[in-house]
Amino acid sequence: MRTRFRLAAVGLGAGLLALIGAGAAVAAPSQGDAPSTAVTVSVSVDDNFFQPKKLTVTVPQKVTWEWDGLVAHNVDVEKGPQTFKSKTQTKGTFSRTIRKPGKYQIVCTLHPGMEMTIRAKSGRPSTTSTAPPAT
Ligand SMILES: [Cu+2]
Repeated sequence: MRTRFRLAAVGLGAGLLALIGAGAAVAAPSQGDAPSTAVTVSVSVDDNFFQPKKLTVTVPQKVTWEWDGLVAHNVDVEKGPQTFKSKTQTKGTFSRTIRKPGKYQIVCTLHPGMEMTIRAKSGRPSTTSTAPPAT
């Protein structure tokens, strides 16, 4: 219950910020500036599942996993354009910024079947490329 409410609140905040961000982009189109990554997407790490199980984001996107269960879990990218792994822990959070588009298969290595998928879409032009700005 607690978790569901929090996720809803985060979603609402993301929507509002997206609106604000869109307005700012129109007012000041700046190429090369790092896009705002203030909006964080939260995933609950519970016993023994991730919630949500499927997530679609636009890179770059910071994702925070929050341990809500009682037993130890971890977050491990089994397959994906970027790999990362959290410590095995029973509480706290773990954050990573998804920068590469693609499909991420994430598991808890302790619990077979405890898995989730993040689909990362490319959105704004990448700031890491050496392509000249469009004229
Ligand atoms: Cu687990």
